[in-house]
Amino acid sequence: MKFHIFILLIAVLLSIGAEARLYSNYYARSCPNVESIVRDAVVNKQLSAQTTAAGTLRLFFHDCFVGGCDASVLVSSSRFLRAERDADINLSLPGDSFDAVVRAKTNLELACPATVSCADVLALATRDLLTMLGGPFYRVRLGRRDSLSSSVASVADNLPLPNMSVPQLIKHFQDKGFRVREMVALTGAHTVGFSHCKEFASRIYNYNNGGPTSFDPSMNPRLAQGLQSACRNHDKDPTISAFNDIMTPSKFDNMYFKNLERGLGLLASDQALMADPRTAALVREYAANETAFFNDFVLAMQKLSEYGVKTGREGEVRRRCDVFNNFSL
Ligand code: HEM
Ligand SMILES: *[C@@H]1O[C@H](CO)[C@@H](O)[C@H](O)[C@H]1NC(C)=O
Ligand SMILES: *[C@@H]1O[C@H](CO)[C@@H](O)[C@H](O)[C@H]1NC(C)=O
Ligand SMILES: CC(=O)N[C@H]1CO[C@H](CO)[C@@H](O)[C@@H]1O
Repeated sequence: MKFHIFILLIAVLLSIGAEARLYSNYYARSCPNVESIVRDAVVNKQLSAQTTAAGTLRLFFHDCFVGGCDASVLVSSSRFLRAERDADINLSLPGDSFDAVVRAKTNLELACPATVSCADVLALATRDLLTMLGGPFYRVRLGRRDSLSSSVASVADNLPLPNMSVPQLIKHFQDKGFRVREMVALTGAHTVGFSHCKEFASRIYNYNNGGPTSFDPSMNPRLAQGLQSACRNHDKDPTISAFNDIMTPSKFDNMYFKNLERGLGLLASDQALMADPRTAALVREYAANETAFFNDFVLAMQKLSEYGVKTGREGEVRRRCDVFNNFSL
């Protein structure tokens, strides 16, 4: 009996080991300068286009949550395929982030052709850009393969929406193996970047059918009035947007959590974290202690970075990040 349990344990351990074959030194022989090549390319991109970093972080989150971190989000639609990046929710995934990855990949193809996957490039680029904004450094293990498919249909069910309640958000993350603490830490990513007015319009106009200027009472009134004014033409111009963190919009810090304590969250899903005791306790902890936030964020990002990764024959190393290798026009 004991022997059988022992065998079972070995089998379980082996299958876990076989699933995540990522290593820090995966390209040590085949592309030893991979990390500095990616860093140089994305640092230059960020210096010339400052929205790159936040955009890339969001792109990476979407890539990972929709079928694993496999660069499926980078594939372009064609006559034959409506790819992930054309989902409605992807409307705003910015071109500068795609461009950052393409630049890094182009330099890698010159230094070590057909070796480094686009999924690894995106994981490294995200880490490097985060640190440029003041975020914590962390190690990224490598060896991801790029997906062999990308589908617009797979996006809707996999991404959390700003109108989800906290129990719905918790379930969404839990279904993918992320605990409440990890979810709240990851959501701290909204300390950078911006959101388009349509994503929070229902909080600032005609809230609960209370009249054109009625707004969500959990939002600070001065913020609500400022947003009502800033977004007044968003129906005509859907590109109008607001900073996720109005206090320090382009610094990766714990200001997002301090904002939530004062009703300064932008999305309904942000401010809702204060309304549930399970998440509010974590918001307060991170607002009071940036070290605690950074420590938890690093662990959660490393876990996100390895979510659903493909190795070996489950994928390929794409030569161009936007096209499958076997795709011919
Ligand atoms: C809790 C669930 C989440 C919801 C409902 C959510 C929703 C959104 C929405 C609606 C936007 C605005 C998009 C736009 O208008 O362009 C946004 C932006 C953003 N999200 Fe999230 N998000 C969530 C979690 C996350 C996580 C876990 C990360 C990363 C680890 C992340 C990173 C970002 C970033 C960096 C931006 C700014 C993008 C930019 O400036 O281009 N989000 N999010
Ligand atoms: C959120 O809004 C979308 C439309 O954008 C709607 O289809 C969905 O049912 C809403 N979800 C919740 C939880 O209210
Ligand atoms: C902040 O969090 C860190 C990491 O969890 C912990 O070691 C430290 O004691 C905390 N600081 C305070 C003032 O609570
Ligand atoms: C449904 C929808 O709005 N899709 C848009 C997604 O984003 C691309 C641009 O990357 C648009 O061309 C699509 O119309």
